[in-house]
Amino acid sequence: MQIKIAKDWELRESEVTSEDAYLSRRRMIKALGLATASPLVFSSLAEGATEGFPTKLNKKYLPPKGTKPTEFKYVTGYNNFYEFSTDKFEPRILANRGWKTEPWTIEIGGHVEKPLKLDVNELAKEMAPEQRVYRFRCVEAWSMVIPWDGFPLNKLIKKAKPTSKAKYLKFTTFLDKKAGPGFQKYPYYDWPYTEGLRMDEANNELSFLATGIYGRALPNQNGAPLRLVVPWKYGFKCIKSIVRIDFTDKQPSTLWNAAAPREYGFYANVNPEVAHPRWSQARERVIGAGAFADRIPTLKFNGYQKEVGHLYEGMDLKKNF
Ligand SMILES: Nc1nc2c(c(=O)[nH]1)N[C@H]1C(S)=C(S)[C@@H](COP(=O)(O)O)O[C@H]1N2
Ligand SMILES: [Mo]
Repeated sequence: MQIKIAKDWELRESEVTSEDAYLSRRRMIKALGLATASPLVFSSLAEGATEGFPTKLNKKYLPPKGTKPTEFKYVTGYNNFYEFSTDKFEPRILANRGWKTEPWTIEIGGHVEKPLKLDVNELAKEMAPEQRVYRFRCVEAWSMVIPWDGFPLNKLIKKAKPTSKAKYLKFTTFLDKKAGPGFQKYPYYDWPYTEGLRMDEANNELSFLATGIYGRALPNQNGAPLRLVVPWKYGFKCIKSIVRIDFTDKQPSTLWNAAAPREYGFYANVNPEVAHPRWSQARERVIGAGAFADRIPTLKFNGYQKEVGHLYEGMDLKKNF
């Protein structure tokens, strides 16, 4: 008899998401008249994701050479979302127990011509989401390749009209103690979750605001309804379920940088040469590749050196990790 011992990164079969969780949002998208009939290249790979979401694959951002997209069940079943749990499998369950991510408003303030309050569905409609496949590298030395749907952050920055004082962006996640058990379970974190980018990083073509995965609405556990994706940085920069964006003149404090500044830098650019104080960053475990698969080498800037290397010229990447 073969006994299969599930490793922590293997998805338990019982935890595969039911279709139901997605239905209401999908219906809404259809009601908005956004759904298209044309099948998406990276929706056919998603288990159960037969219905298209309103995006078209941007061919400039295909799966990087030698990679293939991580299966939908792993992307949406193995998560970091500490507002719900520090366990990798629990966010999928706990973030779908009545937490409402629709309707959702996002506020934009700080150094802008005029503060804005936007409905996320309206915003997504206006921004005409596209699909891009990016590498994703967590600081914990695991990785995925994810087909995101969404729009470039620089499109929203244009709409926000920052003033010349704006040098950084500060992002803030929702804070609702009733919705997320993590707020009370882990009181030592400086909630709400916050993150930040320098203005030129935010305006880089790669910086992306995701509204979906695999052509489907962003599942709650992945940071519905709107989350940041900065593929050349460690995953913790990719803040989920954003409720505020502020343009600031100073480098903003961020949850992880405040919690452990020696371990989680503000820049947090993926760099195989700079070890985390507690582990090497030279290699990474590919989620979904199997328990016995070799770790693959980690690439500088997660493989996006050409797109973003120039942003850090003259900076000591070992210090500004
Ligand atoms: N609000 C919030 N955003 C967050 C986190 C979190 O705990 N809370 N975890 C971060 C970390 S460490 C990672 S690796 C990614 C995980 O995203 P995923 O679950 O969609 O793969 O989200 C990031 N964004
Ligand atoms: Mo992470």
